[in-house]
Amino acid sequence: MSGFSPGFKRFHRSDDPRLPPGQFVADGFPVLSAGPTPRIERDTWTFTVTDASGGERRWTWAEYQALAQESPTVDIHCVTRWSKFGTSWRGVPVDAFLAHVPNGAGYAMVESYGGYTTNVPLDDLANGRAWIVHEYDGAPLAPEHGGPARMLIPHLYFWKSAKWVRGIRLMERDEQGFWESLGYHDRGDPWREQRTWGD
Ligand SMILES: Nc1nc2c(c(=O)[nH]1)N[C@H]1C(S)=C(S)[C@@H](COP(=O)(O)O)O[C@H]1N2
Ligand SMILES: [Mo]
Repeated sequence: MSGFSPGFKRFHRSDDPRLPPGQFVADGFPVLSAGPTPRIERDTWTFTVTDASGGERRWTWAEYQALAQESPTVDIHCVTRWSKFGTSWRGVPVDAFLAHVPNGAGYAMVESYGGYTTNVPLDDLANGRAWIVHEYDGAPLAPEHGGPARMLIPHLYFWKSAKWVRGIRLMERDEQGFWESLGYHDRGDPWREQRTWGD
């Protein structure tokens, strides 16, 4: 992917079974952003779920903080071939938001402040496998890593984990997000090496 931010770290080979095919282990925590880092204040941040018929449900920062929090520790895998084991986060499972909207839609567009988008099958956002997170490694999420809050979908390539997340739009039919329209895979399962169209 083009447009890396500075801070890209070295990575090395490993035969660790946690490493998906074609990946390397990163030293440190690389920053990958396709554009500038938007600055969003917590007191103006909102998270909106739009259902397939256009109905909206919105959470303020305070309402989001009041939801039941989890602390997932997970491995993450970037399609540019770095992986990082055992990253620890704190946030709210996406299921907690989806519980308030009518179901039936099969797909979702995850939308960010700054305009980034990425499409994800709804099944991958639900079932306790995705979170809206606001802490990394015990501290508030840094702006360059998506603070105040980002999506975390560790079982898919990390471009699906939209930084500076502002909402989810449910869709009856799949549409492509930013990288997907430029040739990256619709689903992005790192264990199947679903990197680009046709993988
Ligand atoms: N809004 C937004 N989210 C984004 C991106 C981006 O450019 N903009 N890059 C994606 C990519 S390609 C990766 S690998 C991860 C990088 O997250 P990090 O910078 O915290 O390592 O964020 C993903 N989420
Ligand atoms: Mo990435």
